[in-house]
Amino acid sequence: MRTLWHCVNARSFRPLWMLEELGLDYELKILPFPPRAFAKHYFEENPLGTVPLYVEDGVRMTESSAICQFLADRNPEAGFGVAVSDAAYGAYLNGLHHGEATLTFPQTLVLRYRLLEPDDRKQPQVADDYAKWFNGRLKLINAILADADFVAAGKFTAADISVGYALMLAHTLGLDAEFTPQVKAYWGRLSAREGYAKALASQDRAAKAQSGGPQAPVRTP
Ligand SMILES: N[C@@H](CCC(=O)N[C@@H](CS)C(=O)NCC(=O)O)C(=O)O
Repeated sequence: MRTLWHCVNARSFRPLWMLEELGLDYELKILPFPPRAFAKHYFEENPLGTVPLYVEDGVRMTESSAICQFLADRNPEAGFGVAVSDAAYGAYLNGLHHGEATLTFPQTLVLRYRLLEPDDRKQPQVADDYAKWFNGRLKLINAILADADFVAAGKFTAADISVGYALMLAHTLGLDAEFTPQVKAYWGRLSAREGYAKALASQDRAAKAQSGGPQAPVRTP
């Protein structure tokens, strides 16, 4: 049995998207955002209080990109991973980590200091600086897309889900205005995938069934 703990549109969307791309069965447990404030019972499952938490046969994982890598490797027939022996393995791993560590982290500061904090704790300068930081860090993806359709190995992989979620978040935060035509076209390719649409539908269904609708304060993590 596979269980994914998820907040609507949060980073846990990465493993949800991967599960749908792979066509696997899973149970989706929706939490209000942030769980640490609105679902204190969740600390018993995950002491960090963060999403995702992915549980499969005694395996418990809390890093969204690592879960995508795990699912791709455990289901190799789908071809969403890249073998260690493949020349593209380094580019693949780099993309997988880049999506979270470099492209998502700065956006969380924009989210927090532009939208989530109460007015007297908002920090427009911090938010503006990290919005610029994020756009600057898109240079690597731009360079890759100059002569490729995907991040690595000439095919859709878990690395595209990692980077794709960062672009999805940027879209939600309104940071996509400065996307280059290559990045816009890449996001168009990713968001047109059936697996992406199924993941969106799955979270909507589960949110309605479990809580009467999305409970995020904004439509973001
Ligand atoms: N590096 C982790 C970050 C996990 C994380 O911070 N998740 C956010 C949601 S996007 C969260 O749960 N925030 C709630 C909180 O910090 O209390 C990952 O990629 O999964």
